[in-house]
This record gives sequence, structure tokens and C-alpha cells, in this order.
Amino acid sequence: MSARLVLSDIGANFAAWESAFRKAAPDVGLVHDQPQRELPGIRYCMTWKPLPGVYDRMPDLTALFVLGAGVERFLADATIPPQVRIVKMAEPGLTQAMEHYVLWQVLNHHRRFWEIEAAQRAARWIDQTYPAPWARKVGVMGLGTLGEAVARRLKSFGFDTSGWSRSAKTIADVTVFSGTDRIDAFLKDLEILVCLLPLTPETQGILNADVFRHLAPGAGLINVGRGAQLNEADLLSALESGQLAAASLDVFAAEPLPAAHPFWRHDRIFITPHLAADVDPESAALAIKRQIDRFEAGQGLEHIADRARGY
Ligand code: NDP
Ligand code: OXD
Repeated sequence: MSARLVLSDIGANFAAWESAFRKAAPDVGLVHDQPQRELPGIRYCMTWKPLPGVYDRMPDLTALFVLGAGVERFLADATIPPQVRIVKMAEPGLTQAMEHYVLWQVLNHHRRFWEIEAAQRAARWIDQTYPAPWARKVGVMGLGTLGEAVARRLKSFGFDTSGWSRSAKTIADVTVFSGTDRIDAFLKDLEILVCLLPLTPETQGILNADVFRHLAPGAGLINVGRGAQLNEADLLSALESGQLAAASLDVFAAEPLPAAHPFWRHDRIFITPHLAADVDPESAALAIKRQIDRFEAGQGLEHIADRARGY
């Protein structure tokens, strides 16, 4: 079988990918990139952290399958020829991991588990009240592949769920707001805000004091988009004033988060080190095979990042 797809990724476990492709997509023909290896005739590449010079070494590259959903680094990379389609990863393993992570954190904010943990540490038997999930307003910023799945999942767990995106859309039983002029209406009185936006010039710094002011007092914030979307000083002030009760952060402006960063020691900031959702090799292999088959049948690729839009 001839090679059709190159894995070019610093640190990738090629054996795991090879085994996933062998099982899920044996006809794809996966090869491993090596420094300085010339790759003429190969049209497809998958990567998260590409090896140096890979785009120069692939003169026939047509589609770049990014092994993640956030493609801002690739859109900013001037070494990727403009005719190469940059494809965002959309596969069930990644989506379900994100649904689980956000559900975990929404339940954490809904039931304030940090209070129960603190009570256990002090051997204190406490009482706690909380509203029914349908009386808890949860909003999801970004209703793309991940945001829409998360909104549906939260709704299926009973939460009063709304969402916000650039363009209008309909999601059963979820109230959808669209466009900059509807952001205030979306945010109004939300008790838990989830950010699943891509990083673009419009979304940089979007999680700021102005947004927090529109939420219900004592709201919770969950950021799984990108760290640069959060104004860190505004978050600390909002926690201090009680405008926000707590925040769950998976992504940071600087990663790894420096050891001296005040977030590490804040008792109402819950940190996970950018692990909310990862690609599953086997379901990703199936998704990439499906994309290649579609493309070669003249049907076009799905989830192509739009260079002008920035995501
Ligand atoms: P998509 O590109 O599928 O969706 C992006 C969504 O954001 C769309 O609904 C889009 O609106 C909306 N959007 C973009 N810009 C704006 C704006 N200015 N105002 C309002 N809405 C906007 O992305 P995914 O759902 O696949 O992924 C979202 C992000 O999640 C990624 O970009 C990445 O940063 C992050 N991520 C984080 C992970 C982690 O482990 N922490 C793992 C994977 C992803 P419209 O529908 O109108 O286009
Ligand atoms: C992604 C990520 O964008 O892991 O997929 O953050």
C-alpha cells in the first residue's frame, strides 16, 4: 500500500498511531516524519507540533489535519502554503472528553464541592442547599463542534442551558443568542459560564470585568477555550469582590502555568493543566480516513479552518 498520510509531530507516539490506523483505517497508509526526510507525492499530513521544515519537505501537501480543535497557531504560521487546507479535528473521542470535563466542572460549581471538601478537612458536618438543575442557568460561549455537544449534554442533565455563537443556529431546548449585539442578553444572570470559543482577535480578552458584571452575583466560570481569552487581573478582582464565586481553568496565557503564578494558590481557582479533552487515536484515525475518502471522492473536506475568520 502506498503512503498517503504523514504523521509529523514532535513527541508523538508513532506506534500508538500506527496501531490505531492499522485497526481503524488500514488503507490510509501512514508514515512517520523524520527530520530532513523528503516527502514528495504525499498530500496529507497530521500534526500538533510539526517537525521543522515539514511543509517545505511536502511539496504536494493538500490538507493538514490538525490533531486538535484550536488551530490559531496554524493559521498564524506563514510557512504553511496558502493553498493547504487547515482542518480542525472533530472526532467523537475529543468531543466526549470535552463533554465529560465540562459536565464535571459544571457539577462542581452547581454543588459547590469545594465547600464540602473544606468541611471534610475541618471535620465539620455541614448542610448545603442548591437549586434543581433546571433552575440553574448555564451558558456556553461558542457553539461549534465542541460547544454544541457540551450544550446538548448539559441540557440532557437538566440544566437551564443557553449558548452564544457568531452566527444564528437552532439547538433543541437550548436558548441560542448570536452576534456581538446579543452578548449582554446571553450573559444576563447566568450562574455558570463556560467558554469554548476559539482564540481570535475578537475573542482575545473576552472574559473580562465587563462580562463578569452581567452574570448573576457569585457565578462560576469555566474556561476551556484558550488562556488568552481571560483577563487574569479581572478574574482575581471578581473573585475578591464575590462577583464570581470560583473559576475552573484548563487553559492559560502561559503554559505551563509558571509555578509562581497566583492562580496556583487561590483557593477558589481550580486548575487542570490543559487536559480537558484530547484526541483519541482510534476515533481520530476513522475521522481522518473519512475525510480523505470524502476528499478523494470530490465531496470536499469538513471542518476546514477559515483563514479570514480566524477559526
Ligand atoms: P469550532 O470552530 O467548531 O467552533 C467555534 C465556535 O465559536 C462557533 O460556534 C463559532 O460561531 C463561535 N465563535 C467564534 N468566534 C466568535 C465570536 N467572535 N463571537 C461569538 N461566537 C464565536 O471550534 P470547536 O468547538 O471545535 O473548539 C472550540 C475551542 O475549544 C478551540 O478553538 C480550542 O481553543 C478549545 N479547545 C480546548 C481544548 C482543551 O483541552 N482545553 C480541547 C479542544 C479544543 P459560529 O458557529 O457562528 O461559527
Ligand atoms: C485543542 C486543544 O485545541 O487540545 O484540541 O487545546
